[in-house]
Amino acid sequence: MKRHLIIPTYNESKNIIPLLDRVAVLGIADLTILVVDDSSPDGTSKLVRAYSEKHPEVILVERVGIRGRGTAGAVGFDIAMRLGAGAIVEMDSDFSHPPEDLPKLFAGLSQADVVVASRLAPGAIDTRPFKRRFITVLANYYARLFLESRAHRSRIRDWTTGFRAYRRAVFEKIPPGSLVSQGPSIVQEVLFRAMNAGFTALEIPFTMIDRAAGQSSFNRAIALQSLLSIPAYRVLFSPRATPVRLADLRTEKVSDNYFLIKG
Ligand SMILES: Nc1nc2c(ncn2[C@@H]2O[C@H](COP(=O)(O)OP(=O)(O)O)[C@@H](O)[C@H]2O)c(=O)[nH]1
Ligand SMILES: [Mg+2]
Repeated sequence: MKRHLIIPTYNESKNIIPLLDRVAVLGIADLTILVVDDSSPDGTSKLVRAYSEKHPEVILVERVGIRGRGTAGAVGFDIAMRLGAGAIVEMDSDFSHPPEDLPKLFAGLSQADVVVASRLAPGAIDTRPFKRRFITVLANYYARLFLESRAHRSRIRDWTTGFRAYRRAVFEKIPPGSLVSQGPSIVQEVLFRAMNAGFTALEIPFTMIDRAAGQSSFNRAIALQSLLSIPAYRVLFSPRATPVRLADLRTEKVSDNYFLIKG
């Protein structure tokens, strides 16, 4: 089965190559890695492009004139699906999601359609500063209030984690081009829509580490956008809502390991 790993990057020049090296030593069978970079001013995409020339399993998806963690994820899912992925994992590029947990996430797909690596399940450890941990707890309380329903008793504790695995079937039912999120709240959108579509989820604890180098993109505007989008998902994607129109992702395949997307 083809396995695809999606890593969105923005100004991750200090982290991305060491991360790719750490994934490589794991020796995961049939793995393709899609790095989705939004023309980071620090030259992340140049580094990844050079790396991909020596490592054919690494693909750079470079976006010009478009930014956002949400749409970057959607493009990653879309290309992974076109390349025939059977299993898709997404993870952050700042080492907060330990690559050594990847085999566990892929393996979890034998039990459920979605595997959520959780900071809030029993056994999980979160080493980030108190403020960020507090925001995560509050955000999850809020997300569950709006998005969890009796129809899908998922009982997932961590709705906001970006460390996830999905079976192909999830994106066959929820086409990546129909994802509407611009920012990090895409993870809540995908989970909510997957639960409403009847997919099963499994939560496994992991140890979340504070980013290794560089700066977080998280800010008040992103927090506000996430806050407002949660009730909107409930309205847009309730089981009875009409499906959303597919977006045109305008992907150009330049070579086997370079995709270019212009805004
Ligand atoms: N392509 C892309 N990736 C992004 C963007 N914003 C954040 N990321 C990536 O998404 C992941 C999570 O972002 P991060 O800044 O660590 O946010 P935090 O974990 O909430 O503090 C990291 O791998 C970032 O490089 C963006 O606008 N575009
Ligand atoms: Mg981070």
